[in-house]
Amino acid sequence: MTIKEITTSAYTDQRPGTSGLRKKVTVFQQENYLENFVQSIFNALGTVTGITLVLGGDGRYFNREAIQVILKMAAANGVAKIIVGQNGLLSTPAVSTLIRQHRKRDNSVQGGIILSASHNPGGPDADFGIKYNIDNGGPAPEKITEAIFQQTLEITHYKIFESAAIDIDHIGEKQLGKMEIQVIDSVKDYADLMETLFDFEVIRHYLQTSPFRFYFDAMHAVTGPYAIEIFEHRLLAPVGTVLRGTPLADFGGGHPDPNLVYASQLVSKMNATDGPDFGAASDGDGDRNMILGHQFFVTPNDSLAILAANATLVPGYAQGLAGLARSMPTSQAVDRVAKALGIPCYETPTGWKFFGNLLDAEKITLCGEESFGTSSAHIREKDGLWAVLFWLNILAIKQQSVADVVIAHWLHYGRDIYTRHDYEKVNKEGAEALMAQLRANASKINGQQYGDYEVRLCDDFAYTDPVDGSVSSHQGIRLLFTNGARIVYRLSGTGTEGATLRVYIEQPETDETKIQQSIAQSTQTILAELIKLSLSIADIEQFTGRTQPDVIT
Ligand code: VG1
Ligand code: CO
Repeated sequence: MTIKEITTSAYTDQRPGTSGLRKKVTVFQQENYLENFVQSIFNALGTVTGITLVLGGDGRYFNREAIQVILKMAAANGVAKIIVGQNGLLSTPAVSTLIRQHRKRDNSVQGGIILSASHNPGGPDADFGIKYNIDNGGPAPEKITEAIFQQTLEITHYKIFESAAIDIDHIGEKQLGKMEIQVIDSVKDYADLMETLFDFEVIRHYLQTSPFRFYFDAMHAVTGPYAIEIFEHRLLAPVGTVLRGTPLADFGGGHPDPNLVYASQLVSKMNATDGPDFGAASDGDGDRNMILGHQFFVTPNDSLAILAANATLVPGYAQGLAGLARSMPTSQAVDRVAKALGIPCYETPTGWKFFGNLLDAEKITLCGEESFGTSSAHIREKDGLWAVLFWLNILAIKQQSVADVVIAHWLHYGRDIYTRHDYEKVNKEGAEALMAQLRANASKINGQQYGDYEVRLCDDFAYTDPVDGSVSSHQGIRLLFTNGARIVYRLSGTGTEGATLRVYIEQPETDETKIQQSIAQSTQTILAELIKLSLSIADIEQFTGRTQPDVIT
C-alpha cells in the first residue's frame, strides 16, 4: 500500500449551496471531481493529521464508491481515525449525534462528512451530494464553505492511498495504513439519544393500549433502519408500522421528499375514511419530517409552533425553552408562541447552518424551517425522527387527534395561513433577472398599496449573526404588509438543474370566527389575492414563462 499524489486540475463549479455541494451523479463521476472536493475540505481545514472524522451517507447511488474514495484519501492525508456507519449508512441527524458524542470523550473528533443530496432523487441519472460538518455536529458555516470553495479553485494535487476496497459492511475495527477505521452500528447511538429526550414508556403504553394507529413512511431512504429500531423494536408499534423501510440506491424510483406530492401513498392512507390517526415521513438523509393526522396536514410552520408550545410536556424540554428561531421564509406562527412564553425568537436565513451559533450559545432550544425541518439543541442538524417522536409523545399525553391539537393551537395563538409555490427547473438567467428586478425595485415597492395590501417594508433580507457578528446578505426579497401578511422570493440553493424560484406567501389570522371558517377552506382559496399579487409584483410569467408553480406546499 502506498500513498499516491495525483495531479489534478480545478473545477470551477464546486461552491457549496444551502446544504453542501449537490450535483448530478454524472458530474461527480467526472475524473477527480469528488477527489478535488474532498482534498479541498482537508486543505481548508489546514491540517488533518491526527484528527478523527465521522463518515456516512443516505445510501443513494454512488454512496459506496464515494466512501471508499474518502477513506483512502483520509488515510493518505494523515487522518488518524474514521468512524463510519455500517454499509456506509448514516442519517444526517445520526452524523451530528456521533460527532457530538464522540467529541465529548475524544477531542481529536473534528467533524464529519455526509454524503447525501437530501430530498433530491437518487440513481445514475439523478443527484448526489457531499457536505462537511464541524466539531459541534452542525453544517460548516459560510466562512468554512467559502474556504473550501477557494481551495477547489486552487487545487493542483490530491493524495490517495492505493489499496483494495475496505470492508464497511461488518462492524468492527480495521486499519488502512496508519488510519483506524471503526465501522459502527448506524442506529444505536441515535436511538439511545432519542430515549433520553422522550418518554418511551408513555408512548409505548399509548401504542399498546389505545386504538391509536400510526404509519411512518421512510420512502426507501436512510431512516428505514432507524424507524424500525425505534418504532417497532423499542416502542413496540406493530410490525409494518414503517412503510418503505429498506434503503434503496434509487429510493425505489421516487423523490425521497416528504411532502404531499411525493409521499402520496402515505397521504392516501391517511385520507381513507377509516385511515390511521397519525402519519409521518422523512427525506433521503432523515433530517426532514412531514406530520399528518387523519385527513389532516400539519404545515411545518405550525408543527414547529406546536412543539414549542407543548415542549414542557416532554422530558427533554421539561425545564423550558431558552428561545426559538425560524428561517426568514418560515411563517410567523412560532413568533406568537415565543411572545406568549416571553422568550426571544430569532429570524435567520434559509439553511440549517445559521442555527448553529444560536444553539451553541444557548440562545435557543428549538428551531425550524418551513421546508419540513425541525430540531433542537440535542444536535446541530434538523431531525426528522425526533420531530415524529415529539409529536407521538405529545399525542400520547394529550390523547387528542392531531387535528384537535392543531385547531386548539390556532384558536389560542392565532393562525398563519401559509403556502409555498415552487417554480422548478426554470431558466437560470430568467430567474436571476427576476430577482435582480425585484432588488432594484425594492425601494419603489416600499409603501405601495396593492388592493387591500399595503407594503410596510420591502427589502433584500440580510442577517447579522448575534454571536459572531458575521453578515449574510441577499437572502431573499421580502414584502412585509401592514396587516402582517408577507410574500418572500428567493432562489433555491439545492437544485441541480436550471433554477428553482420559491415564493412564500403568508396571511396571519387572529379573529376566532375567521379561524373557524378557515378550517374548511382551502389554503389556496384563502390566499388567492396574495398569490395573484406574488405573480404580478415579480413579473413571474414574463421572466420564467410560467403561469403556475410546479409544486404547491
Ligand atoms: C432547501 C430548503 C431549506 C433547507 C435546504 C436543505 O433549500 O428550502 O430550508 O435548509 O433545502 O434541506 P433551498 O435553497 O433549495 O431552498 V435538506 O433536507 O438538505 O437537507
Ligand atoms: Co434532508
